[in-house]
Amino acid sequence: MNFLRQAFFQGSRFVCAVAMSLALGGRPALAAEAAAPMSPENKMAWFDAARFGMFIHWGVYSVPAGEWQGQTWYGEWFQLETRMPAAKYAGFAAQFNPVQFDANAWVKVAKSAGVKYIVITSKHHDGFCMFDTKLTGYNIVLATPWHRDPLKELAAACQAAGIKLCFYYSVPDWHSPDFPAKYSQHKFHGDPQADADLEKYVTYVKGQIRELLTNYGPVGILWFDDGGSFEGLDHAQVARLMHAQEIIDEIHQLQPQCLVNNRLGLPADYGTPEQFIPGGKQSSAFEVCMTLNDHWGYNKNDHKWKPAKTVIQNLVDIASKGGNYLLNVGPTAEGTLPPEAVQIFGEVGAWMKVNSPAIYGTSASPLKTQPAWGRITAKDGKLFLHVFDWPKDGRLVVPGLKTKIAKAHLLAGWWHKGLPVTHGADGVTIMVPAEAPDKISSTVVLEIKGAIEAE
Ligand code: FHN
Repeated sequence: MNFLRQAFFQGSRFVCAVAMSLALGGRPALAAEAAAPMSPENKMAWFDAARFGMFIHWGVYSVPAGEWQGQTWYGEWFQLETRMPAAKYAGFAAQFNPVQFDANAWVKVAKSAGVKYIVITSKHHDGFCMFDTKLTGYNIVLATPWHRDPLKELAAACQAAGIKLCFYYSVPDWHSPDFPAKYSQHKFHGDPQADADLEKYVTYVKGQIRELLTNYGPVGILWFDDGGSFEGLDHAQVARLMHAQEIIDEIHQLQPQCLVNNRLGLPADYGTPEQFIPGGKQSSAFEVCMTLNDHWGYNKNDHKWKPAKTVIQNLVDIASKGGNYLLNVGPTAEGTLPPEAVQIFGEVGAWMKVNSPAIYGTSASPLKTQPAWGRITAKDGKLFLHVFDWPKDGRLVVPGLKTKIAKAHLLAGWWHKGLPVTHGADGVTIMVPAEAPDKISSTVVLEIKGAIEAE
């Protein structure tokens, strides 16, 4: 029963995520623009350069931590999956007291991992607002014993650390009296109202977007999420019902630099493949969002953590296709990041300390196919060869590359001792040391003279 229920719920989410992410792209991907004064034209420059973000799913659902009446597989869909009425679910809000929350500690973990932006849930599908909104009392300041605004504290910590703060905002709302249950996932609502009025709900959404873009300083992204709601309607219909363009216009009017993802029903700035990495380079900007274990929200029984090797090679793979990696962590109800997540982000940070020049600001590989031994990114007249499988014979072949190489060297190490390079019909061959500099992914730099030529 458990497995079937989980598959049913997860399945619908996954299908909707794939459909949404594949159906709508963003704007055509541009090579990372050189540093230039911010303007609406190059507002994507920071995003294209960042390549690595941290997703944070934090809310009332962290209190049950995935467990309820003997079942242990719940996550942030806890209220829907238990079919819990609003009055009962609000009981968890009354227990939500994250006294160990320390915004600076969270941001330190993100920054040390090489993360350039954080996307945190301001309001997930349960409708509980993780910020000091004046439009409903169903928020962390008024409805919990904690009485603090974590987004305000996170905004200060991000500003101090030079990390962009971004907000996730759920389109469906299982609490708002004006969000009609008929548009909700599985037609669920915690307290369905016969006179629910979607137009009034849109006004509520616009008001909260205004609060988020007025009270928390510069916001990098408004990360909307449909979560499989409005079942049976296409994106254009959802966009019309939600007055999506009006909401996007309001965002641009308040903060012209704020990006919008593609989950409000319109393509907007970029696409959002979820839990999978596209097979090849994309023609428009994209960001792969992924859990670190199997849950977005905190689940105390979920120990299926992705090892740092998987995270690093995913990051490289996504960058080699011109995209960003938004990797999730689900904090506990006490306000801490799970120690396993901190450990993994720390190991990724150690790799980024050496190899981030081959990730930040890079664009997709100019080659038609990815090499068998790893991936390739490009930036500033250089190719970065990310070698997962180090050649045992010391010969690293880049098939299909026709360009004259001015110099080849390892990225690791303070010296850039040249490596011997030969150019042949099968491509470019670099003679590399016997030992790989890194057991997960070693970077070899090819300095190119002139344009990159490839099959
Ligand atoms: O339903 C949500 C889910 O809870 C989670 O927030 C993910 C993250 O991208 N988005 C939806 C599923 O696609």
